[in-house]
Amino acid sequence: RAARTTPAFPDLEGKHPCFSTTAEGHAKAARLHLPVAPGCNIDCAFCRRDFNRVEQRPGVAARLLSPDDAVAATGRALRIVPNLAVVGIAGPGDPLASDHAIETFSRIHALWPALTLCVSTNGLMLPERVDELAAAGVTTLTVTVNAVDPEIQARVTPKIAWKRKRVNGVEAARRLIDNQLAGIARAEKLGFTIKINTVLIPTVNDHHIGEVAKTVAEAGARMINIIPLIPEGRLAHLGEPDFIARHKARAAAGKHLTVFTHCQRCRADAVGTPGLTDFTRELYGDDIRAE
Ligand code: CLF
Ligand code: SF4
Repeated sequence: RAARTTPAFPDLEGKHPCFSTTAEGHAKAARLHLPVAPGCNIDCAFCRRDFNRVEQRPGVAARLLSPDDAVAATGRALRIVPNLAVVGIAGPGDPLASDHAIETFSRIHALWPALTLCVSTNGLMLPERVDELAAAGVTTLTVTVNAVDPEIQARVTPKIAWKRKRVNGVEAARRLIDNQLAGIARAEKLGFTIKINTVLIPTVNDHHIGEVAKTVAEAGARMINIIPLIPEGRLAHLGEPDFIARHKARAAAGKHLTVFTHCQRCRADAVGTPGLTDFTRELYGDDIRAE
């Protein structure tokens, strides 16, 4: 993977592992993921959330933390992880589907204002909640956008929960895409630095990546991370995209946005410098067990 030699985001280079674009920048800062988000408001076909200690992928944590536990864990992490710079909430469910993430961010921001706060969301609730995220001190935002064509999106996320009702198919897809794009545009106005995660799904959206990148760039995103599908759930039969498919997708996206290439597909409770150090055991000790 060719690392860039110039930073795309000079303010974040070496200070945020997922918004750094040089090899040195990726290796400098650590992040702490706090698994405080219990549930999700959409139903992606590839998603399989689980509580265990072994699987290295998004959607997995050893256990859920309450906001109280999360604040305590941050205090301990600051003593254990020397280069801790970013506190992120990325699951195991969606951080904006409940109040736990925003409450956790506000409390951490009040106690340790120098930490960069980062959130990763499916974007359904972004228009409604992005102002609260800004008020809680969050500055870096990732929105997972897997398609901008409702017909394609309906195959990725066949149903959503919206205003206490279940919405299906193309109607659900339209709502999700509209909210994602409106939320990104609002976040850009509020000054967030915005990255898009796009799961590369063979035969479903692999021909559509350029269109996704173009559309989210117009909405205000600055970077895109193409994440090869981890074949799970109802898309387990598709297999992982191969090297050529990944390369083609990155090239298509790269026409519109800076492409992030160092993603480690982190667990929802990962602690350390992505791909380099792992402090999960030190931080949680025997407390880290599935309950
Ligand atoms: Fe976490 Fe995500 Fe923030 Fe990074 S991870 S919430 S932006 S602090 Fe990073 Fe991990 Fe890839 Fe995510 S390497 S899965 S892109
Ligand atoms: Fe799973 Fe994330 Fe999709 Fe929710 S948004 S169903 S947690 S992959």
